[in-house]
Amino acid sequence: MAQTRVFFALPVPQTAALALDRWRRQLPLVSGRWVPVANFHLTLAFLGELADDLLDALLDDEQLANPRTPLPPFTLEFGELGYFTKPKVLFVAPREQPDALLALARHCQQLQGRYGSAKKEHRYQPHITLARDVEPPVPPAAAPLALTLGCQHYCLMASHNSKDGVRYQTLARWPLRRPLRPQPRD
Ligand code: 3AM
Repeated sequence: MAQTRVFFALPVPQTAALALDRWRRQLPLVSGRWVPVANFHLTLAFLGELADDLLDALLDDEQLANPRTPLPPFTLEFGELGYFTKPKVLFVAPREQPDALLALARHCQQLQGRYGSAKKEHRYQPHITLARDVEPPVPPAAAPLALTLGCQHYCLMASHNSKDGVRYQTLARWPLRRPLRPQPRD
């Protein structure tokens, strides 16, 4: 049976992606390779390879249509440059992690626990990867980054490997909604 490599992510709209690309180009990187602008995203949970029947079951899961906890929209302010030493990944991270982001990540990680084949990472570090295979030392940024990302929905993405590199495809997306406030009735 066919398998698809999938993960939950927040998309990065094109305007924000282009601004992020302009900003990263001033980093004096001497090694590594830039992630294509079209591939910018913020991973919420990585599930790994899913067989078609499991992928269908995930997409039909009641938790995606009606989450148990409210998943409201939120805003992320990016500015921190970071580096993962083992995978040699250069990234930007939000300055703060709003409760709504952490609730959304937990929701996706619960689905990862139910359907995913990948092991759960120890500590969740929200980030947008800028470059891979970057050898230390990591260059400091000359100009501060000021990037605001309004997060209104999240996606299930498929990751496809091709001779031209990795390509991501949006399989499904769900809105983040503010819970309805009870209204007094006249
Ligand atoms: O670019 P980032 O880091 O946000 O690192 C991979 C990428 O996220 C992550 O899933 C996203 C799409 O590939 N990823 C890939 N393999 C992984 C694994 N085995 C993984 N995350 C955790 N475990």
